[in-house]
Amino acid sequence: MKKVLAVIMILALGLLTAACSAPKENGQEPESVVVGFSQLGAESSWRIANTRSVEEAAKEYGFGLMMENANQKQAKQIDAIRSFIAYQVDVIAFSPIVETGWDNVLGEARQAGIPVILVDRTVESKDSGLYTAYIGADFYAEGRRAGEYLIRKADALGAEHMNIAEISGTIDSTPMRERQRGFMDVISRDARFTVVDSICGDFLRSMGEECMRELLNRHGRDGIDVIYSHNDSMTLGALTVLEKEGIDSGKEMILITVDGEKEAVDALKAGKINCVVQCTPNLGGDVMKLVQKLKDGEAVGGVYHPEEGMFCDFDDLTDPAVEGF
Ligand code: GYE
Repeated sequence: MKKVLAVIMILALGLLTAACSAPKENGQEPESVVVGFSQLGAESSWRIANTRSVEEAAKEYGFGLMMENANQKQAKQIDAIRSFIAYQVDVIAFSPIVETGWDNVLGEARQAGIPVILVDRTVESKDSGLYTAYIGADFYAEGRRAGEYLIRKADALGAEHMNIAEISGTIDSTPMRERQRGFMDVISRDARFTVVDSICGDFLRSMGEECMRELLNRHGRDGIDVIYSHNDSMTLGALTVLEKEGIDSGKEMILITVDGEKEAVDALKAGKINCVVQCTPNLGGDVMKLVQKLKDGEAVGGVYHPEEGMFCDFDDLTDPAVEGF
């Protein structure tokens, strides 16, 4: 693998602070591998934990890390990837905010001979050779788990009919598409369920709050039996509205959410959320393991899904394993 100067770049408040680590003061060699990582934003606790995981893993492996945060803007991610190409990093890793629109810049990375690892989310393209590997959750399975929980809950309650409102993540993003598809594939064959609305909350807590207010305006508290929210941050935002309105969430309204933030798991334990489908943000170790393999000249490719489960109100919630991040 080519050697480049190890550069650690930290993006703080939109300002780029670069620290070129030419041979270190303590006499150590500069890092022999530099990874350019384009993070898509800081929209949720999941994302913040994910960023930390990548940073810690790079340190553990002794790799240089150029990290740029795109603040939810695809154009900024494209700029970041171009800057990584210009720096001739050894590997580019990135979490695409949406699935489409990457062909040109990933074609440029390929042209430059820099392998690309997709982290967390994937891309859609006719060209299957645009990236080397994808490490991220099986979002379709997550959606299915949410649907299977709902069927079990409806059975337990003896519910004849339930109106579902969905608060979705960023339109066109992999988790939004697949969590929706998995959920729908499970519940749409069951005549007890009607999806009355789907509204986008962009994975943001503030938007979760807005969406919940809007859903109550549109349907009233009696018009919604179930909220299926694509992440905990939005769910926690929605929860504040339900609490203000005196709606007994967990009983009067069933809440199903995805991720596994500590705050959401605590709300599950308190009976305010019914089901938390797990999605791990700890992908850094797997990313760096692949970088190491690339460095060693090993063949790398394919799709890597971490193992995940689900916590819900049918579980023993005093079990110490039921813990959020
Ligand atoms: O669920 C959400 C974050 O892509 C899996 O993005 C990730 C999702 C995660 O904003 O909290």
